[in-house]
Amino acid sequence: MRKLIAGIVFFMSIAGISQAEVATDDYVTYRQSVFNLMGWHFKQMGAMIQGRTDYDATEFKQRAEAVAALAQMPAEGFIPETRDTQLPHHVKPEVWYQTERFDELMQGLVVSTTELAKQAGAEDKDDLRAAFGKVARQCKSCHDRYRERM
Ligand code: ASC
Repeated sequence: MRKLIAGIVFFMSIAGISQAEVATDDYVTYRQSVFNLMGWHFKQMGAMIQGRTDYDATEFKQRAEAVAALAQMPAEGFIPETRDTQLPHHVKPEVWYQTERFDELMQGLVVSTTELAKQAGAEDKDDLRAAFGKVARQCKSCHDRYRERM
């Protein structure tokens, strides 16, 4: 047993596995990746709602569930150490001092996307309009406050 633990500790040390080993810029890339994935699924849901593509209830639900799961993830990437990153980004400086308001909006995204995922699966896409619109407004309200215009 002691040999096994020593082996694991040795492996972790050579593999560099520890929280401290995550580079600051990796947090930026991480949260941007999550938002990109969310956008991918949300856009395709929007196309269905707006009738630009055929509505498929199963596909819509899968995408809504993906978005609801992803919505819980970006907050982890907003660590203050990333404030001065040299990577291209759209984060307004307000994010770093209006933390309570920002956290509230992030939580609102979790709540609204969870509700949409719950309602998804409906046969009539018109029944999803309200819940979909709520998520879209949640995206927008945070962008208006905290996302630099591109
Ligand atoms: C999208 C996307 C966003 C939101 C937002 C909704 O498809 O990429 O950021 O919808 O535009 O208001």
